[in-house]
Amino acid sequence: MASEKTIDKTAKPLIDKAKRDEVELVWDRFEKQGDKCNFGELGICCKNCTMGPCRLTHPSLPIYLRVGPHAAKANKGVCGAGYDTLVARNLSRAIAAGAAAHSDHGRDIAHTLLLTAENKASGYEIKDEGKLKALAAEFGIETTGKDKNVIAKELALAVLDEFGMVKGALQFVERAPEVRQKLWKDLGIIPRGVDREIVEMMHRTHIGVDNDYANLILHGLRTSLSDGWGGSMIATELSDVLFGTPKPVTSRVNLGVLNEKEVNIVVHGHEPILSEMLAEAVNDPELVELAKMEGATGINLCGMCCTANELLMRRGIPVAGNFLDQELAVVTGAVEAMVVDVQCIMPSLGDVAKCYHTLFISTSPKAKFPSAEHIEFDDENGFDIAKGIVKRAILNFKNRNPGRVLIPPDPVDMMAGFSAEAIIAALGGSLTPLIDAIKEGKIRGIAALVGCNNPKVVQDKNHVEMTKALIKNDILVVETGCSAIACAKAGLLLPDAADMAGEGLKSLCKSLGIPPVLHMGSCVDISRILVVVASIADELGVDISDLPVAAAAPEWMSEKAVSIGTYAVASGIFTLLGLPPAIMGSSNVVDLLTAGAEDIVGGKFAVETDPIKAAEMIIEVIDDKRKGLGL
Ligand code: BF8
Repeated sequence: MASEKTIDKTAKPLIDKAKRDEVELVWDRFEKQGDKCNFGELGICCKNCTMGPCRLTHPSLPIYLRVGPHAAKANKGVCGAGYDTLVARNLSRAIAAGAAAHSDHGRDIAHTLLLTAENKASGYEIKDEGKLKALAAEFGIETTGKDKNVIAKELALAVLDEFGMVKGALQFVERAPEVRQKLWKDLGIIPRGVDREIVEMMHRTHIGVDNDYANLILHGLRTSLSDGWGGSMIATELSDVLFGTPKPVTSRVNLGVLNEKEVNIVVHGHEPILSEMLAEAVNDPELVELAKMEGATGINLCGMCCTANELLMRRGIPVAGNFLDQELAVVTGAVEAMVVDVQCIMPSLGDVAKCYHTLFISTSPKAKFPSAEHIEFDDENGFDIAKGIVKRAILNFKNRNPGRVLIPPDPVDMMAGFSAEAIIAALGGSLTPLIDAIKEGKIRGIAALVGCNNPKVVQDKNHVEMTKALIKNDILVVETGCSAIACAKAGLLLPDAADMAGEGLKSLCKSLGIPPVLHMGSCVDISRILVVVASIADELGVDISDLPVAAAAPEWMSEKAVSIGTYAVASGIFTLLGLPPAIMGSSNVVDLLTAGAEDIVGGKFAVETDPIKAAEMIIEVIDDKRKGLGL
């Protein structure tokens, strides 16, 4: 039943349509997996060398896996690694993979900035010169009397240095409160170079290297910090320089943003380098004319997942959906082209596209897919390639079968664009009114809800229920990624949603004309949240871990989410996971992450699958922090 899979009203009829059209969806494949591998779920399977794969016995395994001739009886791998080592190594590799994804994205943006500065990138320009200069100053680059392209080149080279850098600490670490920087230094977890931490993690988790679970996790914290205060922050800041720093915008969301009369192009993935050029290309008068000649009334570009968030935040381009909506967009039968770059793109899109007329176009040399047409994108010819892709989509309009089209009605209105700068502007120029509201108890604190969809959870349900429970209790919610899209679909990203909030939050939102749930961007833009909490901590003269602030990933699924959760904890933030990570096979690792970490870095993880109970846990943490501050 569709209603058991999603609360998205536009997803439901399309899940039913997929069934009629005999299209296999993510939920069907999830069911076909049957029972999950118990060793994998507990984190006690190791494939790091060919003496294995090794798997360990565990009291929580079903009996048939513990008794009998084929049962796992070992409590150590062939090399002698035990539960703690296996679990910590597996988790550490997930952190490294997530940090690598965000950071490689950041590197690509830095590279585009460099080419733009050298006039080698077609279609790109520096849109936020103020931010360029501010960042240059942070990196110690003299800006007086210099042309913006000269500054941009020096900045791009300095930022590219952060990846394999030798100076000992990432530049943006200095944005953290001094007391936090000192803590990281004392613990030996100041991130040095982005690539260095990730490479070192892969080294440490090779057979026969780091077998001390606590030492591994400590480096996991460091690796994740190289993401949050490194790769992700680089991606956000340089994207703002190139494409503009977001300001409040209004737009629409859900699968109903597809248009029956227009050429529909869905852009999906993460890096704005591709999507920004597509956004320019769809306004090209020749292409608009061509679309009309082909019988359409225009070209409709909309986004999916974090690419959607990038386009939404800066241009107000409509959002078709979040992670579990990607196949359903194609099932509408109205998408001429699904254009993708990197991350969170289901390879199944090739199979789904084959059932309709949709062109599934991959663009990144790093991400090719079965059954996709590959049109390689490069920033030196960005605009021309984007125009070529749009033209392919337009010429595909005639292949649409109107009899197979179903576009659900009623897209939902939304407000987004809340960068740190936009929040400060909305508050009248400083964070002081927000801090005063926290001090007065008008709002109890701030919760950051982030992360994915996961077919293990009814789509969007945890995000929406948790958010509603938090705002009702006067907690300002900031969101990114698929979490923000989930709540946008539920109508929570509108100023009127303040009516669902507690009296204090409601009055703050009404006076500022903002929603009680602020959309801060894509997943790399969680770095914006770090900047805001660091500024609040600085203004109050405390550490981030003292603030009435918490984070949650209610429906997480990706390795990127593991890295994000870890850097939030390492930054001193209580972080709630709506699904358990694969660590339950080691009680020592569980204890370290859910209890011991608090004594070390001031933040810790908790797991709660019920969204209402999860919200209650967050409220309790926020109230405790308030007490700690004497509020
Ligand atoms: O980086 S929230 S499903 S789209 S991983 Fe992916 Fe998760 Fe969505 Fe964005 Ni983030």
